[in-house]
Amino acid sequence: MEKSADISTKLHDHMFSVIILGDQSVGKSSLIVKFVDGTFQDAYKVSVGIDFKNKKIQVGDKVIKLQIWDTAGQERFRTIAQTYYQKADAVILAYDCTSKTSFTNLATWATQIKENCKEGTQKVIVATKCDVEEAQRYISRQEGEEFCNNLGIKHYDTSAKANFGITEVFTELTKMIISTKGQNLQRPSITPGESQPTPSAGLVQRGAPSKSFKMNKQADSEKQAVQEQKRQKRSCPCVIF
Ligand SMILES: Nc1nc2c(ncn2[C@@H]2O[C@H](COP(=O)(O)OP(=O)(O)O)[C@@H](O)[C@H]2O)c(=O)[nH]1
Ligand SMILES: [Mg+2]
Repeated sequence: MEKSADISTKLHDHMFSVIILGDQSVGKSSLIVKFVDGTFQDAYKVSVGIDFKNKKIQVGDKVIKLQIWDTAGQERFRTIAQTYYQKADAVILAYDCTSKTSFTNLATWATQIKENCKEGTQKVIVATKCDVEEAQRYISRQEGEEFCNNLGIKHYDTSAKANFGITEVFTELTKMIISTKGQNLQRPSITPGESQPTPSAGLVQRGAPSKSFKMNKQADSEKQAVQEQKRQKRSCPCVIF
């Protein structure tokens, strides 16, 4: 069914390393396993680290081998070896959309990335477990997108369980790596024909939402007050890449 299975025996044109970071239990291993093996387990053993997995994908006319590295449990103490960061061509920074702590801790992870990754390392932020009911989410899709839009970074809603968003993340990251490396890629023929990723592409526009409310004004302002309260409680982490 998966098209990518057809290219598994092809020689690759380029190989890139992708690392995944974020708090324990946000679903990092599940995301990798879903992308590479197409499977999902409800009760993933936290202690089981998968080290890394390879997967080939086709981007334009190029076959790209992605080597995707898992943190294998060290993220609990945030004692990730510097070598882990150094090998990354790209980073997936993941938070669980139902978890306040994992969202707040994006700031700490961003600092680690800034301090340890090579210059030019590509980054995206990924919300995991987005198969849950809207009411269970701590951060809505729109809030996640707005937050990332302000950082000039792409945001993806993903679910390893319901299988959405994951292929898009890896494909987009690969395009970003190709665009950035440009002529530095070993083969000079690689003119990135792929569309240049723009930080705001596909993201919600900033500014006040232009919803036309049909409710009466009182209900309207009550709703706004509740939303504002929720927003204030949620104060976004100060993330600097
Ligand atoms: N509902 C839901 N649960 C998930 C999803 N991805 C992972 N989980 C669960 O979250 C827990 C932690 O996942 P794991 O991949 O081990 O997280 P890691 O510690 O970040 O590697 C496991 O119980 C998973 O089954 C998802 O997309 N949806
Ligand atoms: Mg894990």
